[in-house]
Amino acid sequence: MTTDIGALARAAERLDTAQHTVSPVEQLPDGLTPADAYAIQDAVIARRLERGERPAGLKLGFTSKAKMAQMGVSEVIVGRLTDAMRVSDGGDVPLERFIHPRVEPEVAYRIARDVTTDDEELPVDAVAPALEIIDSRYRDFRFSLPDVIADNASSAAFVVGAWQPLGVDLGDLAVRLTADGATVETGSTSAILGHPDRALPALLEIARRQGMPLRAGHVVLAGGATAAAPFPPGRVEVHVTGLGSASAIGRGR
Ligand code: 0L1
Ligand code: MG
Repeated sequence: MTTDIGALARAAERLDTAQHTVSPVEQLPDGLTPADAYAIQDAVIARRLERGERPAGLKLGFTSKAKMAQMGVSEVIVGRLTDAMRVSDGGDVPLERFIHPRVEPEVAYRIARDVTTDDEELPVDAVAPALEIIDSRYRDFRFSLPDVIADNASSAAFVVGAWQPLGVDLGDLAVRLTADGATVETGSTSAILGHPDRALPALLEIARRQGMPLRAGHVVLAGGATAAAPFPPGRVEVHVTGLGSASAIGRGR
């Protein structure tokens, strides 16, 4: 791990400023380890919490083989969600708040109670269709694995549809992403690590290693079921067969 704490703090400040001034930045210097990158992510989130945001959950990234291959990485990563990132189902997404927003159709789980070090599994009590809006703070959406971890796994916003009780087998449900009613992407929940339920132990392992708390009611985004698509103005909707749908309206731009 890099011992230059000042360099990590400066990287966090650069990424945080890029996010709230909506201005892309260059990639971080070479040589950062994943541990360095999570330390930068911690500092980015600490700055957001100091401004009054509250933790709302965690997201898993790079959960599909296609996405790993596309980005040249071979491991899943975790990012933090805050209440400021949450968009209500059917709500507005002001596109001018993002540099180059993309949207992914996802599945969300709800954490049933505060997670403790004794938990061997994540306690979840509901599932829902979800949209994740990602927005790399790096110019042209280009980054290395440490870059994207430091940038909070490109987390920008999320929408959760109506919670459903557990019991539906999420292993292979058809997923469709539409923009103003036209199909943009199709896929299956099986693209998420073979089965979205596999996101839960993967996430617990990283969350525990990195000391990321999970509380009752927090949201876990399991990962994209298709490639990410540019977020256009207008209504974007995810439809998951047997689970329901969730939508948001892109405003501006
Ligand atoms: O949620 C995701 O799978 C995205 C992780 C970060 C990589 C990206 O920005 O595409
Ligand atoms: Mg995602």
